[in-house]
Amino acid sequence: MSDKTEQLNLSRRGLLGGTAKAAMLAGLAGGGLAGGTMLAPGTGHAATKSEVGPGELDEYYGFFSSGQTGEVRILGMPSMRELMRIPVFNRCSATGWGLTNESRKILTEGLQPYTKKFLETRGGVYLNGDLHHPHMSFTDGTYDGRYLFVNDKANSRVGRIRCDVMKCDKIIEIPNMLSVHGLRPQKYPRTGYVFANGEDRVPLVNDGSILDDPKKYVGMFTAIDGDSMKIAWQVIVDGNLDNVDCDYQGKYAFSTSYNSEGGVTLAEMTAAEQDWIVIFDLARIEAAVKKGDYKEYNGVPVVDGRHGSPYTRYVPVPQSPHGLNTAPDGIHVVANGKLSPTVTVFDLRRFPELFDDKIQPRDTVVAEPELGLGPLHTAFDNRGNAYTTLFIDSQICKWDIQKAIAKFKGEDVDPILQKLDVQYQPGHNHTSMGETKEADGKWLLSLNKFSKDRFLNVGPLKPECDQLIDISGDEMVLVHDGPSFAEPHDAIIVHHSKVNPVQIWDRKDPMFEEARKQAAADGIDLESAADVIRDGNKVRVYMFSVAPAFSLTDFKVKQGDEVTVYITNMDEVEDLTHGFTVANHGVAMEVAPQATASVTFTADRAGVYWYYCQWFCHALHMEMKGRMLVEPRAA
Ligand code: CUK
Ligand code: CUA
Repeated sequence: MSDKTEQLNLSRRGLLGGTAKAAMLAGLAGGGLAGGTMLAPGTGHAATKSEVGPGELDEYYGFFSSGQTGEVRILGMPSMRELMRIPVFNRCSATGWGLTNESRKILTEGLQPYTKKFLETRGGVYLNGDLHHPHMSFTDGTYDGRYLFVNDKANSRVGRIRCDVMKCDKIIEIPNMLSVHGLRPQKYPRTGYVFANGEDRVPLVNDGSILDDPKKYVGMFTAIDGDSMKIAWQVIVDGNLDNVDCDYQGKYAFSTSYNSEGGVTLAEMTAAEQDWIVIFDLARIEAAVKKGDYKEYNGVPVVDGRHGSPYTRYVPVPQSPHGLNTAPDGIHVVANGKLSPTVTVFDLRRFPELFDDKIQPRDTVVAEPELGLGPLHTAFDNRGNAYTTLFIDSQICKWDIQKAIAKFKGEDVDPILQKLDVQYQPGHNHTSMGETKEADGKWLLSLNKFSKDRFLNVGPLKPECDQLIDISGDEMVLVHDGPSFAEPHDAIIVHHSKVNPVQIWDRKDPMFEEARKQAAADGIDLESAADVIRDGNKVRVYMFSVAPAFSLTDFKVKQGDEVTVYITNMDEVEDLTHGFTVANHGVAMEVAPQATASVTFTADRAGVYWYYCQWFCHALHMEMKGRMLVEPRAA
């Protein structure tokens, strides 16, 4: 599909030379901090706008990923105050995520059978994750406050967070691919699909029968049904998929793709002068699945979308593009060059003609401005401007989309409006409501990978530096530095009116469905329970809590028993969370108002073990405790 003329045109349009490319690669490896860009940030301007006084509420929720920490963080914005952490792909000591039966069910039920087997001798759950991309569900092109969807690059999983309670309720493992990277929900008419990119090419089927024959590896694109969290279909592609976005019309999804070479080493993967974006025609793929033009692998219909397929189109772009961002105008899509100093702007109104082979792939490109070194991600305001992070230059470049289009047509205009130094090496950036049709052009966040000298030194491992920039005026102005622990790759800034969490749990919440079932089977009322049920060597302990007491001041089990403790928090007061910790048993969990939580452990040490409430709940919180008596095994 890519003809020679196109390739020539491409390489004439300012690709990085060999030296700059080497610098980029060094920079990506973390070595090359750009010199000479440590200008003092803007001061004394509208900074008051970012100040939110004591007791005042923020205008926006910021949902931040945490990369290799594996959780999602909620910040109030513009104050940048951290409000909450939502454990997802990690183990959380405070809440018991990864330990409670409720969380373990979520962490295991969506894993592939081969992974469940693999984890059998490893505690049953993954203890790590690499959460890059949090995105909210959409209705009609804007956030609807139902869910956040997140990816785990480390263990090929996708998770869903319920925004009513701000807890993860589903995690699935995507088969037939490795390393879920790019992730985006469908914007229109609603989510709908959640699109997930398989980053690393692997054999299909990856069972060891193919090892060192990279020509037989494939890349994979996945569409998940966001309502059922089941995989709808997958598409085999050429190259490695990186980031993904979709349109505001519900017709196309598109991914940046690097390693068109099909290499397995750094040198091989970056050899070619150009890579692609891959465009997926959703209706054609759905029709293919319907008429049976697919092969089934691990229960999933897999359509072949490699070069020449009717389901995809490959548009050449300068090498190794990274971020892919649809503008709120619903027309333009920006692919960020990474190893090229350019970004490529597509007009998605031309995609139908491309799929009908009436135009060439590169005819969908309407601009390709050269912005600076290492463009990674682009965000938008509501005034036709785009903001691109320049990783190597440690800058945000503000540019005008229409001017870039005019320049591409040959007009003598400069699309670049301003470059702002950020500290340092930005990856993602994000504007307030900027990935929706309701972009409001107020705030821009730059998520910088290096903080170096910006904060007190805390040793060799430094925090990241998340910077808040006021974009409401003609000039971008830096107003806040926010240190953060590893590593917020991406974030979204959601107007508070879109999100309406509950204050206390509903006693009928599906989160503790299993506990309700087990209690019913045992003839127990969870809300007034103070019971110990013996079932062979399994013991179920039921208690409720009302500050400052558990309904059981002690319970007795036998050494070697498998003990499950169910705690129901009967307090109805907002913010009155209790906890349950058993001394020297590695057991601790959160029990928020009106929730039930349970934990299972083996009581294999004889003796007296105090359990206590670890959430400060009352003046007599310290006294909220009881004893587990473990009778020694008969000798
Ligand atoms: S990626 Cu990290 S800076 Cu995973 Cu969205 Cu671009
Ligand atoms: Cu209940 Cu502390």
